[in-house]
Order: sequence, then structure tokens, then C-alpha cells
Amino acid sequence: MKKVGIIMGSDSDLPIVEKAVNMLKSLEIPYEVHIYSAHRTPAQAAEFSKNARANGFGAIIAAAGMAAHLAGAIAANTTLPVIGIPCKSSVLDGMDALLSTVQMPTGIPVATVAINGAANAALLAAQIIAVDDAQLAARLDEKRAADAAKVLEKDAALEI
Ligand code: RP5
Repeated sequence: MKKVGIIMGSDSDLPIVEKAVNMLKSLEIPYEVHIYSAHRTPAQAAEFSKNARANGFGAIIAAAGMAAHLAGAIAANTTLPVIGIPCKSSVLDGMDALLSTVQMPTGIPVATVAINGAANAALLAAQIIAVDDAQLAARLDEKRAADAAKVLEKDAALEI
């Protein structure tokens, strides 16, 4: 199975990124996690992205806050699908990172999830990998069914 790369701009993004890691683990998807910054270590971020396809990755998740250029900088160096997680920082509540990540110019797309939307980033990466992996697609179907069952349980237990 193809791997998912998870890149974060700083170790301060780890509490958010952990939700993506846990989701990939629960779906039995191989992954690698790195700290590469678009601003502080741009050469390493570019190197990883240029070699990602040859190194067995099928999708890359990039998490960054503030002036979050990481997802775009990674997408500039690969045609693998790149999923951006805008991370909430202390000052502008993540709106800065959301706009920096989502507003990509034509030609270099980044699939942007919600602010701090790490679990959805992992699910989207899983769905990309599952395009040609029937077993993973079946695990995703099972998860959807289990999630729906939980909602119906709560509906049945409602006493208002
Ligand atoms: C971004 O700046 C990182 O992704 C992080 O969200 C934010 C702050 O980084 P630190 O100053 O905490 O390392 O590049």
C-alpha cells in the first residue's frame, strides 16, 4: 500500500497532527511524520516533496499555522495530492493559516480541510489511497457505517 506523508511546520503543531496519525493508524495505513518548515527548513521540505512519489507515498498531509505556506510549498514540488491542515495559532484563530493554505493560485492545488481538521485530512488521504485499494475502501465503508450507528444510538437515547 502507498504511504501517507505527514509534514508539520513545527513541533508545536503536533497536538493537532496526532489526530491525523491516530486516524491513519486505525485504518492500518502506513505513514511517515516529519517536521519540515516552508520558512525555516525550505530545502528539506522541497527535498521530501520532490522524492515523495519515488519513495512510495500516495498523498501528503501538510499542517502549518500562521502564514502557512507549507502545503503550497510542498505542492509546488510534487504532483501527488497534497492536503493542507490550517492550524489554529494564538493570534488570529487560524484564519491566517486557513487563507494562506486555501488560496492557492491556479496550477498548484492544495485540498484544504477545516482549521485543525486533522482527522478529515487523514480520511481524505485514506480515500485517495483507496481509489485502487479495495480492502482499504471496505474499511472506510465500515467506519462510515459504525459512525452512523453511533449517531442513531444517540438519537434513540434522546430524552428531551
Ligand atoms: C508555523 O508557525 C508552524 O506550522 C506553527 O504552526 C507556527 C508557529 O511555530 P512555532 O513558533 O511554534 O515553532 O510555521
